[in-house]
Amino acid sequence: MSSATPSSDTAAATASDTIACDIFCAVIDNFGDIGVCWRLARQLANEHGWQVRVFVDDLHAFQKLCPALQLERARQTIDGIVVEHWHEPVHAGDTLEVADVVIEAFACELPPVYVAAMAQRERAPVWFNLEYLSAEDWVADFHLRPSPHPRYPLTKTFFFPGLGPGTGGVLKERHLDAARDAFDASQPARDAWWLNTTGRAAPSGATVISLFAYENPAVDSLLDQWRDSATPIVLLVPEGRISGALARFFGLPDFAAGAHAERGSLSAHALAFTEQTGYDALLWASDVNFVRGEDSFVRAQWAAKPFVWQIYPQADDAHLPKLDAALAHYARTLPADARHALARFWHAWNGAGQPDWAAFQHHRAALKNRAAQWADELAQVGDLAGNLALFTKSQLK
Ligand code: TRH
Repeated sequence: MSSATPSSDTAAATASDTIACDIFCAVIDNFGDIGVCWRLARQLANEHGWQVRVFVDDLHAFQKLCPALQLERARQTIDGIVVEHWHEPVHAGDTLEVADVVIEAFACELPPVYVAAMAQRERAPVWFNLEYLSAEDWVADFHLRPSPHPRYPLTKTFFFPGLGPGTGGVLKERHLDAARDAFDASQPARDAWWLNTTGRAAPSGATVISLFAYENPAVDSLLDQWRDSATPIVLLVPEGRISGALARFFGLPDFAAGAHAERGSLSAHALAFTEQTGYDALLWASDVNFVRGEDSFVRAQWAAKPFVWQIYPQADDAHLPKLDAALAHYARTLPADARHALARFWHAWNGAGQPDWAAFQHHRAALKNRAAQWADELAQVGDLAGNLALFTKSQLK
């Protein structure tokens, strides 16, 4: 690691081969921005041995998925990663060190003082703008395109996550499949999970559904359908934006963590929001997963279970082509009737029409097969952190 303003500490570090990386994250809303950055930071540190520092402007959002974080601290180290509370736009760390690799997440603007220091650095850092995930075809054309800075001798590279070949891929930890397989293979692990998470034993003979969603007008009809289902449904709902709809459905004042309610065939548990590493087990424990945004959407794909995606809504329905682009990949090899049922359900869950649970259920076996096959296909694109580390190495040679 080297520095624009070398101190004895940084001079010592210069001798080391360890790659230093700064990730800048501005939280727009919810948890996806910091969710992706934190997952990437942990992977770069744990799997690639990088020395990572995360600048984040909203510690409250971060603390929800990383409870070890202390809100009042300007700088702290968690799991070997330095976390700086970033006060936009000028603050860039107590001592202005510039890393070997600088990741600007989702076009958040770097502090001008930091960019100036990047330009002063003896060797220009490898600078990425990490974009939002999109499954659209154009992404492969723009992935890794360089963009020279208008004033400084610096080049920013656009790094595009994606679901197809030629893109940056999506994040996947090396141990993830083994952890999922171990959970699936261990009845005691699953029993312990159910007891810890819901206070009850694992249900038998029920369809288990996890529901992580924004407010959604389609949920009322779906809850009615689940209540009237011929077979039992167990619903697991992390506390959040959809909780109000559950409370209304069950006639409760709220549906906060620990709540449990039943109507007809539907039995629902409200869950506490877990630490990020704990979220995967919820997906593994469920038969069908409702996910949203970006990071949970990716995790559902690695869980290899049928899932329904509520995409993050954008102005002028700009998100709808992205939804269809994801469907085009995910549903590609499904038989036509299952493909259409899935597309109709995803569209209904994103504002177009009413969801038809019976039709979705009817194709569950095909959807399950495809989910497993798709997880293998997606893995061929390579893991985002690995792809980013590989490109970095080629630049640092
Ligand atoms: O929270 P999200 O909706 O995030 C977003 C943001 O709105 C962001 O601004 C937008 O740009 C992006 O979506 C597309 O959904 P996401 O991306 O799934 O992030 C949720 C994170 O929370 C994810 O890392 C998983 C984690 N999580 C937990 O750690 N514990 C939990 O109990 C749950 C339910 C989720």
